Amino acid sequence: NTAGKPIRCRAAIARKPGEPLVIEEVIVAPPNSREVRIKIICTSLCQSDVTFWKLEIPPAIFPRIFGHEAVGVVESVGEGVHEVVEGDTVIPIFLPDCGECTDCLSDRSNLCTKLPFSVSPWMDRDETSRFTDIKGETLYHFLSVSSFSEYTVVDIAHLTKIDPAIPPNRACLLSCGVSTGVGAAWKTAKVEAGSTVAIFGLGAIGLAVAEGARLCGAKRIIGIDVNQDKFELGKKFGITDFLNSRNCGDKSVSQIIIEMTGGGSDCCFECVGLTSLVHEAYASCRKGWGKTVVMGVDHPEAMLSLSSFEVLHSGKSLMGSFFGGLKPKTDIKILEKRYKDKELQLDKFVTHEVDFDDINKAFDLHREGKSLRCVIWM
Ligand code: CXF
Ligand code: ZN
Repeated sequence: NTAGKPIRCRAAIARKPGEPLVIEEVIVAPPNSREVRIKIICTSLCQSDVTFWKLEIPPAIFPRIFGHEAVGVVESVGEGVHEVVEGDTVIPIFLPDCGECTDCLSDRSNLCTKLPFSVSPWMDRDETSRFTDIKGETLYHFLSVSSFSEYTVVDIAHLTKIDPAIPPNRACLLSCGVSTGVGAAWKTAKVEAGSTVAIFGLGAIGLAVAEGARLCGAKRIIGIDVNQDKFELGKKFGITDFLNSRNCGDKSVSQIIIEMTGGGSDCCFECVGLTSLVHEAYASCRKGWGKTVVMGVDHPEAMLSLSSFEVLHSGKSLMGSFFGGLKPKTDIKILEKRYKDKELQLDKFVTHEVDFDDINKAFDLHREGKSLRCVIWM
């Protein structure tokens, strides 16, 4: 029985920005109050891991254990944890859900006030780390999860129980990217049956938005990308129409979408992280009721610029969607059920699977643009 004792196990450590991860022995301290130590079963690589692994300027901090999309089993619980017990299967979620603050108690928000989201290198409640290397040096956490380790400690506000019968290489997808995209269509935009949707950028998030729009009964799902190969791929995710933004001649993407749809798309999603594309998406949605959802992040200084007359006169909405507007403790269970009912399709997102020892292959595949989700088995 390991409860209450430090655990020595293997973790993939990022020692320097952009350099291959190194698998080393680490010491994982027991969970403090309201924390849970979990044994990771599998994890998958998400764009945000890569973004922060490459980052050389603050808030970059090293050595760090990345990884935040995962599924695991509870090894032991800290004081005051009544929600899960040893042996439960759980998925960690970077977004906290304390269950007590005004926002967590409201079904209109997923932005916890008690443990506000930040890209902190520490545990949420006491700003310390549970990881050290064998020399005793502190290793930093990432997004309150740090799943590139055989064991990790996660605050109970970041854990959701899941049915252990769901294959782990599917369950882990519900932890971040796929849920984010599906949620943006379902919870943020509330895509209506029969409607038209335009998705700017067909990476994993854009394709997950397509999956969500398909589940909502969208009639037309227009994918926009610079890579023509994304059309064939997109068809598997319900993309009905494709627009290559490099082949628009002297027209803008929005002009073409307005022509294609007879006045604009009901909902537009920006899934790249370019302000220029947010402008194009906003221009592509229908006056009167169109919604544009911002999902990508541009560099921190990048500003949007919209004419106040247009905003006033168009009646369009511009919305942000963090974790797809999903409430971790309630909505993930609904997605889980839709997967079990064979409505939500997760299989098609898993393009690669590797052993933990080959974790750097997941980064290579991501760089080569070859993978949607690469599952890493511990
Ligand atoms: C991200 C969203 C942008 C900030 C870091 C976390 N979510 C998950 O990958
Ligand atoms: Zn993520």
